[in-house]
Amino acid sequence: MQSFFQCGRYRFKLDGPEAKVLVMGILNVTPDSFSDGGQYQSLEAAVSRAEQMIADGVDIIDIGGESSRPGAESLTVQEELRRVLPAVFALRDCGVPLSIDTVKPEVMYESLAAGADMINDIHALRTPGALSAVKGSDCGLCIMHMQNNPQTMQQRPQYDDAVQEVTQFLRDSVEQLTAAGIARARLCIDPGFGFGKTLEHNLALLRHCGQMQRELGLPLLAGMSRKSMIGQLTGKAVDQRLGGSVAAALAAVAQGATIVRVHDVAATVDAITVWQAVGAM
Ligand code: 7PM
Repeated sequence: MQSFFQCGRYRFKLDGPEAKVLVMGILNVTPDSFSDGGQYQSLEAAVSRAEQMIADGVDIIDIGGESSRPGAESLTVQEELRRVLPAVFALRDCGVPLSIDTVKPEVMYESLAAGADMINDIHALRTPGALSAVKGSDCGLCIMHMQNNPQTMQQRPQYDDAVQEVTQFLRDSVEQLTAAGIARARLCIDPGFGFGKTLEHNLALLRHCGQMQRELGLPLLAGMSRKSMIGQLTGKAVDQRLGGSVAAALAAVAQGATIVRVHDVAATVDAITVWQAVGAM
């Protein structure tokens, strides 16, 4: 395992007494369809949401301007920048690193110039121009597996062996990125729960995410918060998935996952705190 994860201005220890599980809080900066207060009001809402997450113990804030929802329409670069950049400027000195959830090289480059510390790219930097957009910085990078694309991925997910194939994809991606001159310490890996996976695939990946992390020697990020796998297991609607989501995050932590990406920071931080006090690692 790497000894630290480099995340722009921040560096997280991955071993020794200072090592801790990192909670990444999801901050959506999509316009609020219930308010007509325009851009300023949605920026204010995003900032107070971020302040709450910080009070709740968040370690990284993941800012997303575009929904990766299956079948969702994609935004123009200009519109995505218009949503993301004001939040980066407003939060850049909030004390925790800012991650940007984007697939667009222009959004990566502009966000980093504005003060972001990490790029979370569900396309694993495969978009032409993505690599050069992040190369000149020290930002953290999340490399996620996805089968097909957000429009088609849930139509017919198929693997001979999901754990093997996802691990191989991540291994190849890491190798390509390091060969292109990206420092290993900047990388974390993500099996991409729900991105071209059935419930069975997701559960197999969750069961083996500790093994994946050990095999690749890089911190693993697990994002299952409120996803349909939680709905499939509990029968609950998306706004009733807190308990299921906390349990999923804890299952990943029990496997050894380094980062969990969640909507509900306070509940997740508490669960991890109690879990670790018991010493049940
Ligand atoms: C609708 C469906 C809206 C799904 C949003 C989503 C991940 C991510 C997302 C993940 C990493 C969500 C997803 N999921 N980035 N971005 N890992 N690294 O539930 O699992 O947040 S978007």
